[in-house]
Amino acid sequence: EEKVAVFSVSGMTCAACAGSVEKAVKRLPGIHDAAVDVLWGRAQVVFYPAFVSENKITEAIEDVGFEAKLID
Ligand code: 9UX
Repeated sequence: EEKVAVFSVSGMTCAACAGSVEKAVKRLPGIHDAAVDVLWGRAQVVFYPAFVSENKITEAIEDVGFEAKLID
């Protein structure tokens, strides 16, 4: 079963930032889709909880240099 999570992502200042966040999330196993909005500082991720967790997604975003917080 898919799950949807929204993260606030701070530190993204350009479209390439959003691209690197999106790529980092999509590299994880169990990700169905990821959409990053640089203007709103949000990342919406559709994922399979059997394979990946909100914490893993948060870590992947932070590993590429941004601060992420699960908001929804
Ligand atoms: Mo360009 Mo966004 O270096 O950090 S990717 S501003």
